[in-house]
Amino acid sequence: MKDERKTSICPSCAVGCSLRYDTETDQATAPNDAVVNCNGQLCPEGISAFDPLETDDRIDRPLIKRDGEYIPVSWETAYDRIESELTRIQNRDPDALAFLGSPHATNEENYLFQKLARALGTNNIDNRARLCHNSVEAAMNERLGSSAMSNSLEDLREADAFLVIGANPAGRQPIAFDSYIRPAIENGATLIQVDPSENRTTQAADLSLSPRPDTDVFVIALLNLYILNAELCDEQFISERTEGFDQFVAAVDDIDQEACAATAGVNLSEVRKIAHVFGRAERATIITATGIGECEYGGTETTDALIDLLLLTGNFGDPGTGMNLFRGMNNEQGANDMGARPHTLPGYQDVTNPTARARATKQWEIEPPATPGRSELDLVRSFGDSIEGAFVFGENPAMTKMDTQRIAQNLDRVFLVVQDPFLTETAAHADVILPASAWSEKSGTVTNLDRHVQRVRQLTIPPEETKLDLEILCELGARLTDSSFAYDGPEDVFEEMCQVNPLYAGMSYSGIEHGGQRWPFREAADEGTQILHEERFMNGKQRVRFEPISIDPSPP
Ligand SMILES: Nc1nc2c(c(=O)[nH]1)N[C@H]1C(S)=C(S)[C@@H](COP(=O)(O)OP(=O)(O)OC[C@H]3O[C@@H](n4cnc5c(=O)[nH]c(N)nc54)[C@H](O)[C@@H]3O)O[C@H]1N2
Ligand SMILES: Nc1nc2c(c(=O)[nH]1)N[C@H]1C(S)=C(S)[C@@H](COP(=O)(O)OP(=O)(O)OC[C@H]3O[C@@H](n4cnc5c(=O)[nH]c(N)nc54)[C@H](O)[C@@H]3O)O[C@H]1N2
Ligand code: SF4
Ligand SMILES: [Mo]
Repeated sequence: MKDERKTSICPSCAVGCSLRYDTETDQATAPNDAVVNCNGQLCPEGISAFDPLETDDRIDRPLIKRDGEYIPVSWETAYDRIESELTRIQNRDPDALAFLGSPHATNEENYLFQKLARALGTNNIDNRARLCHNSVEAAMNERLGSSAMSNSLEDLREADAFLVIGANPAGRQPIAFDSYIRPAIENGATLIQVDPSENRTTQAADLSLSPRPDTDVFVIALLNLYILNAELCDEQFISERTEGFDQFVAAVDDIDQEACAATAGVNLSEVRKIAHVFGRAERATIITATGIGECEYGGTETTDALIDLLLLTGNFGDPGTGMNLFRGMNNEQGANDMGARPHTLPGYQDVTNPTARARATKQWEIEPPATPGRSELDLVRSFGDSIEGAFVFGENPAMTKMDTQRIAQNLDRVFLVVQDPFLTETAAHADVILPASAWSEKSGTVTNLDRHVQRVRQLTIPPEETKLDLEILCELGARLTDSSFAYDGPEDVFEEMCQVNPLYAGMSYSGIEHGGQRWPFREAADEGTQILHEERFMNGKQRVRFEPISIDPSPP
């Protein structure tokens, strides 16, 4: 039974298209009042969003491992086991616990999950989403104060030039591409693609460059050099919004052009042409994704060089500009916004920040720990050593990490709770498996890749013995912590979250009943802020320092 009257949000990617069930096709379709997919379309992934629910792989009751076998138990028994084991570990050392949150779950669920971890006394909470874009996020956070898309999708229509590097938006975020980027190209904007391989976006590109993988930093250094040489930089922006220009110029002047080109395997005249197109564009923007970001170990040089390219050409804070990281999973942005991260409370407030801590303490009646926790990768690697208990909520590290064999072994070395609708490779290592809800069974909110918060509504009935994620987290919070986890549904959780998270302050379910609201929310702006870094960067500073590059283009 699917409710065809209500609208929800597609669970398949971070674009956040609205959908509803269509009785005629027995599939999903776009509702008339869709906001992001205002073209009235869904991509094939969206149309088939209900299909995964039709499998027999659904876990339909709690399971406990005994003598290597999984036996079905009551919820009460499952909760008792979790309570006794996690409390035992917590009493010894809260930092021996690890919490892996979910970019697939709602904002309300992620908020409660991090509250659970922190009320138990640890900041060892992270989410898989950070790994997809690890190095891009790190550099954007460090220099700009935010890794969120600096401009909204709608606003990207204003761009005159797009530099798409390490991303395939036409294939991976197709509705965003077709609704906002393609129209700009049809209107005369230029799409430049830098990617070692061809993908669907290549078909729409005016200029393409195929460097060897992991050599982008040399290409961007050359772009910066040619922009400087052709005097295409934005002097006013550089003087008003940046620092360290002279050292930057000296470093760029020093690069060995031939060696950079040889290492990257590119032709200098093609790079020069791209530099001139990007530099001459009135409004130019960068779109990136996992191609330069999904590096669990790598440095931030490539992203730093891209930020410098935008600073040099004055492309921050205006329509059609900015550094736009296209995120992957449906609530990747929201999981991060909610503080499912080891070093930030909801709203990217540092766990050490006294004002932020006081704000959280007021709502939680318990003080969050002040020492930053450890990253997901670090935690997973420490399973069985310093980490004795882990709670995996809606992710599948046994399958989706780089070093899957070692991670699978480590999962057996901790007391492991897995909360997932399906019997995943990770669940196969769990001590307790909690049968959770799927996207269409719940209500709440999600935040898409351009910071747009929208309502998720229940469209289907969950299987009988399963429970909603929110309900499970509330029960565990009440049993395990001294903080209050008594909520009258997701709206109640959202209201509390808005008190703790300044970026969401002022938002409400009634405000997003139709359409949505974008953070940082300003009531005066009605729907929130379209463009970040306008007067000041998100770290509160007026200026960003150039990062003088030090690269060694050793021959390949
Ligand atoms: N249909 C569908 N859509 C999805 C998903 C899905 O599973 N199915 N998954 C979602 C998720 S979770 C994510 S994270 C996103 C991923 O979104 P994208 O990151 O846009 O997806 P990819 O197709 O992997 O594109 C990455 C591109 O980076 C290029 N690349 C690799 N190495 C380098 C390099 O060193 N330099 C440069 N310049 N480029 C490089 C690759 O050739 C590839 O074209 O997609 C989301 N959308
Ligand atoms: N082999 C392989 N590895 C990969 C990738 C790949 O394509 N192949 N892609 C990479 C990328 S870009 C990403 S983003 C990651 C994804 O990595 P993961 O997030 O670990 O994997 P997923 O399979 O997307 O989803 C994890 C689990 O979330 C559960 N889930 C979904 N919705 C809900 C919900 O509402 N509640 C609960 N409790 N659980 C839910 C799903 O059932 C699934 O078991 O993998 C990365 N690694
Ligand atoms: S673009 Fe993404 S959100 Fe939109 S329908 Fe496709 S998978 Fe769903
Ligand atoms: Mo991803």
